[in-house]
Amino acid sequence: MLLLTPWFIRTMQKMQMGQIIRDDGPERHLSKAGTPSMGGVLIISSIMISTLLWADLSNIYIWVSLLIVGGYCATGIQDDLLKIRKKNSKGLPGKYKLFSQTFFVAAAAFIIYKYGAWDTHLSFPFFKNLRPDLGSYYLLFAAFVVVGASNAVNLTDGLDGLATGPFVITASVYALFCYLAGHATLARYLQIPSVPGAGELAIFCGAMAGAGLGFLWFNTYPAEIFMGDSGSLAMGGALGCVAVLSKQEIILAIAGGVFVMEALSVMAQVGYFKLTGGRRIFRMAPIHHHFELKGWPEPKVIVRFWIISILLGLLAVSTLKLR
Ligand code: 57M
Repeated sequence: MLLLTPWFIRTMQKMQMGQIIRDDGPERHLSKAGTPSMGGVLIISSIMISTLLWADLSNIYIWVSLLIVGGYCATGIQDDLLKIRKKNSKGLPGKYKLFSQTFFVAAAAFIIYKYGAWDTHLSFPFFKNLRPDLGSYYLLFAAFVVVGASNAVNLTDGLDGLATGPFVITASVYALFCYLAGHATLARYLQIPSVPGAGELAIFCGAMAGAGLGFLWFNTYPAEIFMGDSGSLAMGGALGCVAVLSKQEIILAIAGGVFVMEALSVMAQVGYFKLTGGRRIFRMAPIHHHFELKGWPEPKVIVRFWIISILLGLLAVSTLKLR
């Protein structure tokens, strides 16, 4: 990542593949016009290559994760190219994106059902004996987790490094959870679901954290490159995917709490806006724009959100022993 990104930035600049900035957002974003985008292609390639090199390729969970990350990245690439080439186009229609995201979850679920262990139970932090069986509804729930995570990371990606930092932290938390889920003795000791084979996903999570860190070097304020939807959709989808596969779906709402907060701020703003005929809760949603418009400098919003993310990551890890 560290070696390839400068080359990628120069190439994107030469090809004039830069970001179009909407003129209805915070004013200081206008100076970001032309920043090379689609860094997600590098992040996802790096995750895929590291995983193919170091993971056990007879493990079904590895292939399912690669399917999700690759499929979501391809969807994001179409969106990015439409936006960049057609200039000011809104990209892929939302319905198409949602269809594509759901399609890849359904394909992944089919593969697990046929070749792996399809467990429809849910597990909760703090209440470790509570393991309700969702039956066939589990598929809907899994789709909600993966598609929701993908869209939440996409919404968060609106300030330099704002999504990348929490992504690295959440992926690191899941590296630990996947390793523990795959280790029968430790899983039993910690009273978390034991998922034979999930330990291999720790390599996939490590690749995510490493690729994210390498990208953050260039995406941190003032960003030299943005990840684009090719990054945000795939990185969110990858987090949702490891959460479902390691049977630690609820933990994602804690470890990835910054993404949840951003998505909830949009839902609350849009809901309130519609109910009241035009009134707002926040100056602008997603919530990072609210703080920008309050006058916080961009790095202050970003680093404070990172701090929240680190705290939430630690809280997620502490649930292993809290019961
Ligand atoms: C995409 N994309 C960034 C970059 C990045 C429903 C509504 C809330 C949807 C939401 C939306 O479209 N969100 C998803 C957010 C964009 O970044 C590009 O997109 C990729 C991620 N998908 O990788 O390629 C801009 O964000 C800035 N940026 C950085 N640094 C980075 O590292 O500064 C991105 C990465 C970039 C750059 O300026 O151009 C984005 O924000 O567009 N819509 C919104 O977020 C809009 N909110 C809104 O309409 N709110 C209303 C509603 C909810 C009632 C309200 O509150 O009144 C805002 N976004 C913008 N302008 N730009 C508002 C208007």
